Amino acid sequence: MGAALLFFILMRNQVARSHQTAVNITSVVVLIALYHYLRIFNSWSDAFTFVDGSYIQKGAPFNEGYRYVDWLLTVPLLLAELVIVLKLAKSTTRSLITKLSIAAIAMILLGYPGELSAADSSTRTIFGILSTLPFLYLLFVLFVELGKSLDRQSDQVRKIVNGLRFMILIIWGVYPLAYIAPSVISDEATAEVVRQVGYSLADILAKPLFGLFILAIALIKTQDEAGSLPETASA
Ligand code: RET
Repeated sequence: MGAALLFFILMRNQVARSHQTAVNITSVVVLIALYHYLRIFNSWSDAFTFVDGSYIQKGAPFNEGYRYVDWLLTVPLLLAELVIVLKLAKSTTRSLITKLSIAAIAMILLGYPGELSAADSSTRTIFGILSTLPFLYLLFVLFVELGKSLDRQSDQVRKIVNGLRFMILIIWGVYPLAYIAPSVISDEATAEVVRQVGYSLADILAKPLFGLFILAIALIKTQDEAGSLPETASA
């Protein structure tokens, strides 16, 4: 996350001023993640220790809250950077960001009580299902409503946005799978490791990799606009 932050800061000036907002939001996302991963790392070290060949709990609980606070901030920002880089009509931008943010916040808030409850509890299942409803709505807005606004984009940009939407579908799909790990894997320690590795890998793909694609869109738009400037000037 730190390396991604440095990279996005260094790349910022390669992008036209009008597209820098999207790249700046990407930097903020990885900065928020860098902070939370340091906290997650420390919380993990406080919770577990290596004794006689295996890890045991030290007594302090591992705090999953850092991850959820991170998502609460970064998921709406990730969705906003996707909409902002497209430079749609103001009203469309506002309406898409509002709908996507509300869905993202509802999804994360509803997931948290489930995340905190026991692996085999019905609370975990119920909140998992409740959280999936706004997730499905979010995908509907991305695939159907955002799709309608793509006709004014260049072929190249439309291709990347299409790819990005499928990337969201697949990578974001890892989160609910990691969430159900404790319910389907009986060994508690293995389940916990699978869940944390799943969330962390998905985060690396959903934040820095996603940001690279947003940067690519901003660079293409910068080039396209630079190419069309002399024509406009001579017209
Ligand atoms: C939860 C609870 C179980 C049901 C669903 C979930 C979805 C989580 C998602 C999280 C995405 C996070 C991202 C973070 C990047 O910064 C909350 C695990 C559907 C989709 C993209």
